[in-house]
Amino acid sequence: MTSRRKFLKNAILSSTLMIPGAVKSEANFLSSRKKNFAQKPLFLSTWNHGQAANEKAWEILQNSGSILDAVEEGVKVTEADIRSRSVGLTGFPDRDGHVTLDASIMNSDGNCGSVCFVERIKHPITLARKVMEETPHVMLAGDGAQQFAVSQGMPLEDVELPDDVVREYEEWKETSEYNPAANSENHDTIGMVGIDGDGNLAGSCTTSGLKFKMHGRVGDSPIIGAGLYVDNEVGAATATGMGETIIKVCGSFLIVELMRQGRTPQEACEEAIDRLLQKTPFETDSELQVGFLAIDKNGDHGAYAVQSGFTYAIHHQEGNSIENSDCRYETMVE
Ligand code: SD4
Repeated sequence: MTSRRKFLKNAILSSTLMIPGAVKSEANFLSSRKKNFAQKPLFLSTWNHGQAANEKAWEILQNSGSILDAVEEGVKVTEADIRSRSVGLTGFPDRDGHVTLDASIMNSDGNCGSVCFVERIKHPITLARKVMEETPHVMLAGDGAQQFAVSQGMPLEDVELPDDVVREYEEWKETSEYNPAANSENHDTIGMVGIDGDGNLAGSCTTSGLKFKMHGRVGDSPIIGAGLYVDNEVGAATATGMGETIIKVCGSFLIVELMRQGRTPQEACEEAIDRLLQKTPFETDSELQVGFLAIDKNGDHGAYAVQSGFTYAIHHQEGNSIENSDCRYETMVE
């Protein structure tokens, strides 16, 4: 499959990041500028499954829920969706057959909570919120997170891998080739950032992580500043894709700091992708994918990805739609 793909690289990438044979494409750069328009309230969520999550978040806000309630309830829709293979308990397992979940949440007051490497919990985002609100801590992991969940009245679920997941896992075990992949065919992590009518921001991020990852592997999604960051004076950002590369640049924190320095959300997302590509160079035919979403304090937004294929959902007064993110490398299927 990789041999059928080639990439057209976006025109604004500096020459230090050029790959041999890449062709410049200016159109992508121009289109990334024209979509910016300030809106409040506004929700942005990663991938197509973000549309249902945004719908719920919008409904919560309209019914006098807080922006924090909205981003929690929104991504719970994805966590509960039994079709999801990358969020919640129907996600792909790690290479030992365990479904281990990561989640984080951040509020407009700067508070945050997260859980990682947690098993048998249907709504890790709610557990992350409980860590934020009911403990003096920010992050709980593994068994400790699970024990805390039980102490908070959350049931331990029996995990039954869906048939297609079992089939794929059994096939994978025949070679057990360790190549944990961001699972874009199955829509990936959900990250959501939102702003209410008064300009208060919050965000949430929840995932089962990379399929067939090492047992114990934790990605960017529960790491505050990597998979999610919110600063109510500036803006909010979230991430999806290969978590290791996002952690290396503190991707979401980087985007918020760039907005603080005056970049638009779109410029900040693009600069963060460039920074990421400096640390993790992109090879022709690479499977590397990362997507960033950002909102600033005014309700302006941005989205950018390493390569084509990253979609996101946007909900404002005029509706709830799915958009194709602009990207640094256009994938051309020959
Ligand atoms: C992780 N960022 O665990 C998550 C997974 C993901 O596209 O978003 N995959 O690294």
